[in-house]
Amino acid sequence: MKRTLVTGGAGFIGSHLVEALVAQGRDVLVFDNFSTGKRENLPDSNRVQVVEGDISDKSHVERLFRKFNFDTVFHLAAVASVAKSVENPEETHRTNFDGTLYLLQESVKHSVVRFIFASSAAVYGDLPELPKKETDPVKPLTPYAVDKFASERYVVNAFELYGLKTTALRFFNVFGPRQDPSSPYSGVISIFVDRVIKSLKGEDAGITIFGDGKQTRDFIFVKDVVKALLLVERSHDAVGGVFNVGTGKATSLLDLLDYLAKIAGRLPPVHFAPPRRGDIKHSVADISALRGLGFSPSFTVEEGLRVLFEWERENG
Ligand code: NAD
Ligand code: UD2
Repeated sequence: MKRTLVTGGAGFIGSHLVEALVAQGRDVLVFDNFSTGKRENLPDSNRVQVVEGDISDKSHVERLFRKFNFDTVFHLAAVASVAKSVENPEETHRTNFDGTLYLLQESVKHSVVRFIFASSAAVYGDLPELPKKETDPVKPLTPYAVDKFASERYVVNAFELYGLKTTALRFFNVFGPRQDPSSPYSGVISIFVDRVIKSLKGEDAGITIFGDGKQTRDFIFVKDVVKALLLVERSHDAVGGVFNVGTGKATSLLDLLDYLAKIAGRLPPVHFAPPRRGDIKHSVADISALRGLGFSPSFTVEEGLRVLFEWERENG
């Protein structure tokens, strides 16, 4: 029996992908060390099997591929926090780089059909050209970004070198249910929505904006990231390529607050603080390459925020 492997499947983005795969009637194997992922993120389905393990444990990865037969590998497991990668480059390198290499090697050896890798817009660094195109120069500034870029090269080159049908996707700022708001370096939307809900519940919560709030990002709703992952899996034209995954639209933090005020009825107190060191003023994706494969986002930022807000109110 063929299964679809989702590394990091218990995490924020991975768990949404697993849900979508199960809805397609596929049998999914989640390989996750539960460092940030949670079992309760996963759907309760007999189509989902979970193996707890670490992608940087080479012999465990080898055993996994010997035991199971995979059609597609969606490789999402990573230390996804840039701050953690700066604090602990060696440990994150083992997951974010070595782990990718082991998975690639085993996928070649066992003739996996498709291999799709979650890279990041962080590879572009602070270069000023906008919107970001896949052909632009890169400037990875942190251990996280360096490992993502190096992994990306190994991933796409594995097609030329070994015939493994690979694709790397550079996710921009993903948001949605199950994103953890608990660290100051969590995604800004997860933090803002958490504070809005807390204040509606009468808790003492405020929003901090670092800078003037006019900085922009390309925020993409997690369901649209899943849509891109599944589209790319089916696309011959995506093989051996690198694609941005965003909406192509820039949204400022002040826009986010306007949307949230409309959705929630009111906002908690908003404080302005100096910009964070190294913060990028603007980031937006050129998604013409992904559009060329047939992609268009289904959710505007405001629509995604509405879904997230309702979800958090019920489950948060
Ligand atoms: P997440 O932390 O929720 O998910 C990562 C998952 O990987 C977790 O379930 C974690 O337990 C697992 N994991 C970590 N180290 C592991 C290891 N050594 N072995 C096995 N499992 C391990 O983060 P996310 O936001 O869902 O990110 C998913 C992927 O998307 C990551 O590769 C991340 O770098 C990438 N990405 C995310 C964003 C974003 O905005 N969230 C942006 C760009 C790229
Ligand atoms: C993303 C990554 C970051 C790094 C960076 C590289 C996430 C969560 N962060 O940062 O790790 O890869 O890209 O470019 O994926 N902000 C506030 N108040 C808050 C929190 C954030 O004003 O409480 C600001 C923050 O200073 C920034 C903007 O919101 O200007 C977006 O912050 P972010 O951390 O969500 O995303 P980003 O793109 O800065």
